[in-house]
Amino acid sequence: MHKAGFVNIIGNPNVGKSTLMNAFVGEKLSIITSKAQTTRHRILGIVNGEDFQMILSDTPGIIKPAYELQESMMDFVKSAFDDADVLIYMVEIGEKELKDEAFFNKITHSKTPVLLLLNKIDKSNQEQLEEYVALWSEKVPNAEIFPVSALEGFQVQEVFNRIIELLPESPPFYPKDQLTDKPERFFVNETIREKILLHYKKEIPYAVEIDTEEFLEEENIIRMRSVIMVERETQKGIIIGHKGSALKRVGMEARKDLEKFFGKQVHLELYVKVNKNWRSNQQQLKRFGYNQ
Ligand SMILES: Nc1nc2c(ncn2[C@@H]2O[C@H](COP(=O)(O)OP(=O)(O)OP(=O)(O)O)[C@@H](O)[C@H]2O)c(=O)[nH]1
Ligand SMILES: [Mg+2]
Repeated sequence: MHKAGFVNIIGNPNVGKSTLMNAFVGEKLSIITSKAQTTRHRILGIVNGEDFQMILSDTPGIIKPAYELQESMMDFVKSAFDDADVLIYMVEIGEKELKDEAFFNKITHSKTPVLLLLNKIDKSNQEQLEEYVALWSEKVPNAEIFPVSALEGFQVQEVFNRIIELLPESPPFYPKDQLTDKPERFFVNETIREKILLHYKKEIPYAVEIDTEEFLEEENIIRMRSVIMVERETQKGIIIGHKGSALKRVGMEARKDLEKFFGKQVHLELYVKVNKNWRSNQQQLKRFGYNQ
């Protein structure tokens, strides 16, 4: 017998959804930072076994959209409800509600099994843990609750085993050697964006999009050229920094990670371009893969 299905991870921003998916897949498919709205896409991570295929989806954290980009991000979350065989609703210790009522109702009325993962329990004590397990079992009575630490791998295997039990009988949906649905350039973009989330403050990371224009794999090296797009001229100056120092740091750190990811030497050329109000421009968003 072969089992296969879609396991879609949803929840508030910054609760650890991407950390969990990476832990399951064993690869850094999704970028992780301490800032909210790190993930902007729906990213598949496929775990293949002899007799199963678990297709995980990492999704953006649920927010009230304020501009078109965020609306597209929420469309990715909506789509994750539609094809789920198992829903993973992740909350973190200390969190008491999902602010979006419509999404919350979808979870509590879900016809597919819901696993509620109470994450970051490495930061809590027994008393707190019991309090939150009680709170969430009341709020989402249709869910099975698992206290976990995605970061430290605590209870991750137990959740994995439970998902396997819940997967429907089905042939695989993807080739068994496939790890994700995203092309190589996507991971280049994301790695660069992670460095920008890490090193720039306030609005800057949210005004940035990356477009990798060139990805040329040669025998011993991969040559990449990527554009960092910002919305305004002032942001361009901030990204570049004094004598280009800030941009240089982004490039160096991204290159190191990309060499690890692709297992090959990388040459990365970066430049910065103003693309006025791209976050609110449907056509631009489509170009960057935010349409569905
Ligand atoms: N202490 C602790 N921190 C965690 C745990 N899991 C994730 N984190 C941290 O929480 C932060 C957010 O993690 P992400 O995996 O990016 O969270 P996310 O839900 O994907 O966030 P968005 O993509 O912004 O919605 C990072 O700093 C992680 O290191 C955990 O189990 N324990
Ligand atoms: Mg994420």
